[in-house]
Amino acid sequence: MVCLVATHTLKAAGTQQSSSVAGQLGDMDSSGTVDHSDIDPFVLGLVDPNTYVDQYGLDLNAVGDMDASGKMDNDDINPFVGLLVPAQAVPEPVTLSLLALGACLPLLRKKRT
Ligand SMILES: [Ca+2]
Repeated sequence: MVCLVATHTLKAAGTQQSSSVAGQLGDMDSSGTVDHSDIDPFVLGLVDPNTYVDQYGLDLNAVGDMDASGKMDNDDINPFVGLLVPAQAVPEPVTLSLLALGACLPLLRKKRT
């Protein structure tokens, strides 16, 4: 099991103080859960980190660094998607190939008759 807990920093509006609170890695909107509502903030963090920090007040690298490289970047996309979509729900390439082959079988049978 992967540990999803990270520490991020929240800055109180109008103050110079900051405090660290426990947060969940991937919880980009700080809602307390990792779900599809975190997708837009994740994308915002990738394309416009300054605006993300302004809007959410979170340490982007602490909540978005999915591969623990030390910073949030494009390499964090796949781990983030993996967090949103359980591995059991994603068909493997072999499964997809079998499904595609199965879809073509009626066409092949039709040509033979
Ligand atoms: Ca969330």
